[in-house]
Amino acid sequence: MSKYDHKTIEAKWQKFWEENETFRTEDSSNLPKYYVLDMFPYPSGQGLHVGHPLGYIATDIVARYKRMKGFNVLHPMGWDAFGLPAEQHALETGTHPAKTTASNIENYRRQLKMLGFSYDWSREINTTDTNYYKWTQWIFLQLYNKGLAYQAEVPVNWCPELGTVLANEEVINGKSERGEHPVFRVPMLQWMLKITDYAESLLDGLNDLDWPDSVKELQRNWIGRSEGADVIFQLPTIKTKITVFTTRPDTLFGATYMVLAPEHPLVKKLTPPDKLKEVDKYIEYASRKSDLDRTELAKEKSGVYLGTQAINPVNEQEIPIWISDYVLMSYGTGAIMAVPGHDQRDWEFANAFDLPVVEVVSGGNISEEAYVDNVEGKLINSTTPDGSFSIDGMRVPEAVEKITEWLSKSGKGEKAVNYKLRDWLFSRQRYWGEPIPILHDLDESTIPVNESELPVNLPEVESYQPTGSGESPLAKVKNWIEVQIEGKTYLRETNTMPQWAGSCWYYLRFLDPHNMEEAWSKDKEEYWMPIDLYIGGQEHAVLHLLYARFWHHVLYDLGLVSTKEPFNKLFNQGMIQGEDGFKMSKSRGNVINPDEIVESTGADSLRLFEMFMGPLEKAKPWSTTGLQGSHRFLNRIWRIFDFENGGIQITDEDPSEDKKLYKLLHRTVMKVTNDIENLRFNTAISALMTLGNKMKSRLTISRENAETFILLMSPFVPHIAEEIWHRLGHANTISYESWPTYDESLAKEDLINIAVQVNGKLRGEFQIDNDIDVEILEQTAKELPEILKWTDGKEILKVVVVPNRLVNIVVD
Ligand code: ANZ
Repeated sequence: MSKYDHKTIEAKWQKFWEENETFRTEDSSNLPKYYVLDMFPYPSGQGLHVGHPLGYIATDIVARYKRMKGFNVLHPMGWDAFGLPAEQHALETGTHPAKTTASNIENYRRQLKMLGFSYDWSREINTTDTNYYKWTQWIFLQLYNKGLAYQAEVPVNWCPELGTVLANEEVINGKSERGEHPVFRVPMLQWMLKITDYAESLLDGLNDLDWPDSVKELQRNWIGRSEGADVIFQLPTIKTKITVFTTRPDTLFGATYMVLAPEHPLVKKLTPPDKLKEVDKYIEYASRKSDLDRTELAKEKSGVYLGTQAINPVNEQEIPIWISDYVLMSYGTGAIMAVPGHDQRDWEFANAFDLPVVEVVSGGNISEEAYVDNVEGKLINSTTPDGSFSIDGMRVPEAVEKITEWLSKSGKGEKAVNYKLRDWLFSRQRYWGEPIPILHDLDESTIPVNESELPVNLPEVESYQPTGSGESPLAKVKNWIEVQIEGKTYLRETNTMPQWAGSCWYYLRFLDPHNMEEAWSKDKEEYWMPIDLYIGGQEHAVLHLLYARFWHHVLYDLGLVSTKEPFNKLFNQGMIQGEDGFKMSKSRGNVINPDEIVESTGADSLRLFEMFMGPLEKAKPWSTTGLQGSHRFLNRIWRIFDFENGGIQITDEDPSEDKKLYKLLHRTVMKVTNDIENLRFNTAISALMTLGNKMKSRLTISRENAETFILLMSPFVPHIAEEIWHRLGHANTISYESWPTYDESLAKEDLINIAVQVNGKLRGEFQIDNDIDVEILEQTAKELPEILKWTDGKEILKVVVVPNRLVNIVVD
């Protein structure tokens, strides 16, 4: 009997696919299209660990399945290669980031090819190629020309350690997401993208997307739409007004003081000279805190009374104006009306400084906290002194409506909507990024680089060290910075784009990667878009997926793309943890390298096992025993189909002659088809294992039954499937054979449930054909992922099978 020689088989078919360009995709076809995309990787120096390809295996199964279902499938891969690690490495070693990047990419490409993915490699892209970032710069210019890119002196998250400014999304608890270095708020001149103009559009668009609810919710919360009113407060002595944003205008009668953010532009004007020193000191104190620290509940409240009053527009009462860091300059108007009776933070502040509390919505006693959950109550104490306007007795929603009406009629306010979403801080003081294609003239006005002058290439530099003053290393390259146009001198913008830029549109470049005239052709875009399935990690729920949607909405408004949303269906794969159940990391020493797995058991075993481990979206620990189980199954399949060496005999008999097998086959086709459509790969594989184990008991098998089985296996384990297909007498690749069909009534006959116990405790179950062989019941039960969890590393003492009912596995 010949051995299952995975190495030879896998090398042979990978070579075949490459030489025959098996997965090269045409851009037009009579077939329906299917675009299935992975989140392309950042090629890090460590290479892939076994967790990385999880999503790629899933998309590859779908891509292969869809080809067999008669779709023209686009399944590309590329590299998101700008970013900090290559630059950090350059800082440490002096190696040019382009060099590091190139060798990392080579390693990644080798690893992906060794796993047998059916990418159209002729479309490979790299965001750091000038032919790619030329078009990233071009899109930036489209944004600029539409007024969506601007420069502003803004308080930014300055990270001295990294020598750069970070986006809000890159700061977690006052520390940089990368490296966990402290981050400070300081004002600097930066490039911003007006994503806030698209807040409503980005919210709306979510409704029709086939995305996990959790991801949609994260985006909704990030955009953070609040409805309420702007209310105008006049000052009794100075001719100035302060506008506040509130979501509860109904509580206006309960506003007993006001608070301005310490950075509010009116603060200096409203502060009497004798208070200036105290106020300045407080402003300095607040600048050292992050927004998050400032707004946290139950933090000790601090603030300064400005010594000035404002007039509550609804009852004409004079109320004191304070500054406090719990009010943020970056939200609403940077000022609030404080309603300590009904807002927790205001209540804490009022308590700390002995300010009056007025209840305006009925509902209990104030003790430890404000009446915050009282939207069920009715308004009280809410009538104007002259009695001309009252909301007393109304429920909150009605009161909100009535008072907003009153405010706008009397010119004292209006309905308002606010978003938590901030404009996107788009400049980085780094070397390894796309240069921003802008020129500054000496009187500090800016002009865009002419489109015909693109790309603006990254120049060579001597040192990758940021200047430390907030300038990028590019600021030191004098002969690159200075540009003469018609006798006039301009200076190039020296900041580069953030890491997210290249991934905002890469899926469009895949449609037309070699186009030198335009970013993509309209025809191709219309043919391929939108993306039918996008699989990637949950960590991109907000950042990448929101930024990319934003650019796409803009491109749509510019008429450059034909669909408003780029990613129709999104799916997040779970994480594969180390064997110890912790996240794989070098420092823990629990990283499993796919190179070793492929060497010892083969890519097909790895693919099969990763998909068999459990539901795709779940986190699950690696298991070497589990991998061995999948490998043993492929060995078994190999022996069955090893025709010349004692394997099964293929006959020309009518496939339905073998009635039991025929029925199980139809059932399996139905199950595997439905499971792939719903990305339930683990249960599809269980069904295939049941069928495979059943075939093992046969001496002969009809050609049709044998071929159907191999066709079903092929998306999961393409190398061994190609080899067996070939040995069944086919000259061509299996990749474009038709996916098997099934007879539904046959498939649904006589299914029963089998319970699986470990040491007498119910640990799982599966559905199977009634009166199936005991041996197969035993095998299927043992290989269930939820059972392996309990038997892993233990000795199986005995297995009790009650036909048609249960399997009990006894371990020590
Ligand atoms: C009065 C009031 C009474 C409020 C009440 C709430 C409850 P969301 O829902 O997050 O939009 N606010 C407004 N601008 C602020 C700023 N720059 N910094 C800190 N807080 C600010 O929150 C809106 C509410 O947060 C606003 O409504 C305001 O307090 C506060 F019973 O006004 B409210």
